Amino acid sequence: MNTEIDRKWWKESVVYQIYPRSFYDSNGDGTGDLRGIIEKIDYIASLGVDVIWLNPVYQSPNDDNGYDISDYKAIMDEFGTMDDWEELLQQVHWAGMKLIMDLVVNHTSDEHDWFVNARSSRDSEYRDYYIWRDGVNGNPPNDWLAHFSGSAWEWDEKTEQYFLHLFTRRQPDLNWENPDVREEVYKMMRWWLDKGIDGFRIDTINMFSKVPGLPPVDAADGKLRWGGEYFMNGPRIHEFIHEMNEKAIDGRDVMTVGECPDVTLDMAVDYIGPERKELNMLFQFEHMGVDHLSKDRWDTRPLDLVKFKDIIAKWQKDLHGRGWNSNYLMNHDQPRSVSRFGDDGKYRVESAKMLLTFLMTLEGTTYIYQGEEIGMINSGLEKIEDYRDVEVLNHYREAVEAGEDLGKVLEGYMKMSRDNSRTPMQWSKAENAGFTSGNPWIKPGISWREINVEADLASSDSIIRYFRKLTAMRKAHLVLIYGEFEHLLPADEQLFVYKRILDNSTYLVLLNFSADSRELSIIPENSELLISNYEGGSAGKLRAWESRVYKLS
Ligand code: TEU
Ligand code: CA
Repeated sequence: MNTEIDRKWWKESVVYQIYPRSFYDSNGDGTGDLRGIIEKIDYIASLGVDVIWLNPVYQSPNDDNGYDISDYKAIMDEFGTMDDWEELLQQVHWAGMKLIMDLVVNHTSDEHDWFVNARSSRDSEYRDYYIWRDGVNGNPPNDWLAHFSGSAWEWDEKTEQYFLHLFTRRQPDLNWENPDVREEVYKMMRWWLDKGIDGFRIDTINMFSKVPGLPPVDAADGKLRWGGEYFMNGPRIHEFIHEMNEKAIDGRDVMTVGECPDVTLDMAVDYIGPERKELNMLFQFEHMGVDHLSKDRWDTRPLDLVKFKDIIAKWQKDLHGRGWNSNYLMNHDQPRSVSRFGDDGKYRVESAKMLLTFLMTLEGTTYIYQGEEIGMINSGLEKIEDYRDVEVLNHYREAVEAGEDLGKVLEGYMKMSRDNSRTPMQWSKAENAGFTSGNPWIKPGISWREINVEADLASSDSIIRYFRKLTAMRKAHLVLIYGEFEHLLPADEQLFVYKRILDNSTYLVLLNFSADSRELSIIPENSELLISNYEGGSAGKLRAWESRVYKLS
């Protein structure tokens, strides 16, 4: 290989995201747990993945399913003990994989000792760990909306001030302007890193720095408004992240990926440029917004594939040599990728394989969410009683109060809610999808009898076996990891076609994002077909949801 490439293990890794609550329940209490993951280590390793990203497992009252942490150095009771966690880490490493933890430090739980102390008195030594302000004429300090409905401010009766919470009222924002807060975070990070973890996924990392004065969006009419311009990518964010890197990460062979809603490509390089010493990677959300009319999660429109392709191509081409992409189509906050970007009906298997081929042939680290390897689809929860996500439950309460068409609202949840990815991992057609012998904390998705690991492995067109081929192929052909991206047929409304080029190696990727087959003149005759989601070629025609990867030279 002539081109100088800066090889790193985290660049070449396929990351498998585990939502512990829904992965596997080892003790029959209806909630997934760490021992459940330990029991499935061989399965996970068999996929050919390299890193496990564990959603939060710290002590939490679970107002937001663990993203409200009350003790950063203790394991959530229902997930097990610290001994269980130590064993999990050891098993993951013995299986030749790495483990990254989910770091949630934009906010804590309101049950964290710091907050309990801070809210006890205005003179508390922890008061300034959080963001307190006086009201204005009996109203909150400004008009910012929270992420999960309502004002971003909560009145505290005892000390007669408001505190800021960008998420639920039980997730008070930490005050990152306070150096004591930052030192507490870095010390905790080092504590986990010294235990041997291999890095962090860092939650809402571009929200730590707020614009001084916390300005209102529009003080005139008192209506709540999205204040992202005042708390996203704020004035000191790079200073904070650089300091975090210096005091907790630098000198360790670990990976960091920061979740950055609303980050643009131009901003991205400032977070992940190698010379910046901030983050290795980030999750951008631009491609997650293509099927939306607004920032409102429920406000959807059909996917515009050309727009989707443009965004992917832009991040592929413009980050090349300047930063490193994180490639994903879903996670615990998104609906199931096959239902959203593929076909969860007739061509479920073909489209699941095509989408996995897409993710595994891009420049950047690949992130796969539990169940994507078996083509799980949206959960089909039809009744509000079946939902658990605080985002849904808060929104529903507001919808009822506003007299909205609740049937339409439920349709929105079925299509886009986060619970679509949080119903139990589907292991078999046994009761509750083989996830638990008890009563599951959330119902399994409606597809569990047909779509599960056991059925997939018994099938002649197994998605798992196809995915294993993809992980092996990616490792065997570094062009697919480090090669330049060349976008072909950009205006085509059903095909996504691109080349990957490194030195004198050129690979061609053909993806049909539709059920319509297409004659294609650029399909090469005498090149090496590395993988296809159909048995047997079809000469110059791409069939429904067909994907092919050719080695041209
Ligand atoms: O999500 C942050 C976030 O802003 C987006 O994921 C999105 O806005 C959210 O899913 C609501 O639509 C992170 C975690 O991934 C999420 O699970 C937590 O609820 C949130 O932070 C608060 O910690
Ligand atoms: Ca359990």
